[in-house]
Amino acid sequence: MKLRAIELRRLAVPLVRPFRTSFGTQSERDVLLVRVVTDDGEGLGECVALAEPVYSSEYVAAAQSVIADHLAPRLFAVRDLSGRGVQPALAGVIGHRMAKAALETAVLDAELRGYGVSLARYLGGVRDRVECGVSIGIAATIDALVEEVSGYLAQGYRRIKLKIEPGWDWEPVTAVRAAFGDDLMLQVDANTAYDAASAPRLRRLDAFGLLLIEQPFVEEDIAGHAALARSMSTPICLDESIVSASIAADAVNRGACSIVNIKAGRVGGYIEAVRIHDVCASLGVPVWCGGMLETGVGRAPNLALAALPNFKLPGDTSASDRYFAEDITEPFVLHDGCLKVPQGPGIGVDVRQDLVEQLTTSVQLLRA
Ligand code: OSB
Ligand code: MG
Repeated sequence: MKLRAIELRRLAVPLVRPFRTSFGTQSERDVLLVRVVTDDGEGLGECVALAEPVYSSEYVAAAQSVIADHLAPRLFAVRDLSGRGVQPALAGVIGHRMAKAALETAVLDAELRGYGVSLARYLGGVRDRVECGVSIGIAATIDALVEEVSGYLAQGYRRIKLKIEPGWDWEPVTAVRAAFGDDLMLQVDANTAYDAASAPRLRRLDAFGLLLIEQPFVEEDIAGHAALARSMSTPICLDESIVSASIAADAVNRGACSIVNIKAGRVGGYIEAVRIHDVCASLGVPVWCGGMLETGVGRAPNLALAALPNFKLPGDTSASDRYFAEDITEPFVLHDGCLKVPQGPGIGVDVRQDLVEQLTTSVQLLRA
């Protein structure tokens, strides 16, 4: 394929409820949609960067800027572009994985639409529906949290993830266990809010039989996570720390985690995400699919990825209505705690152009 143009479109999409984590509160999604136009058709990807650099160093305005000034020119220069060719073509630019992933997804979408092949099939998916969990923000009160969990369980979600931080950890987990019992699949996510001094708070969570504790310490602290893992019975899962397959293998080999959260955006795209899946499988480490509050454009490829065999735990792949009053694609609906893996060519979904236009805050067109 020859790349002719790239459209960068920003949308402001309100969330149905504010989402509070240890790094801040999100009430609206500042979405960057990347559309590639090739001589062989078009493709679409969603950049998962947040509006501010609070989850990782990337943020949406920087992603747009690096695409326009540094990534797009490298892709325009490729004679025969394919999805697999994106990462090598962009390797000269350090980091900016979320920006690179959005481009790779859009190019893969265009390529696979041309073949009439779904992304799930292309990546090696083995199931047509995936089990879903839900990630629940820090609530105003314990009662409000219990009510929120109760609502999601009534909808059929198969596991609950609670966001925690020092001061909101033992109490919410105690309350959720008391209300819903020990059989509930329950895990927590600290988004790096702890350090060696606050680690004793985490060790108290061993009493609750949690599935895992996600990313307690800063992303660079592999040694700290390894020491914590040795001191606790609850499995440690890494999210922010895992930015490539080689880092994943290193973290596992050093004992820093025994479960991995995979987000294609965080690792530079779906091709690298599959490498992480594969290396974790070879090391006997289960993985699950994380989320970044994506619209349907980003949710569809996440479900394709989650269809791979070593995705052994329910993901943060929740239904459209957990995030948005109206999704920009056909809505993803929970059936028996699962979402269907899109089977159409490419990412398998199309946007509702009328709604996209309504939500658009800016459009930038880049030409070869
Ligand atoms: O750490 O997994 C995280 C959302 C934004 C940024 C980071 C994270 C999250 C979530 C929500 O936990 C996942 C989702 O439902 O999309
Ligand atoms: Mg996380």
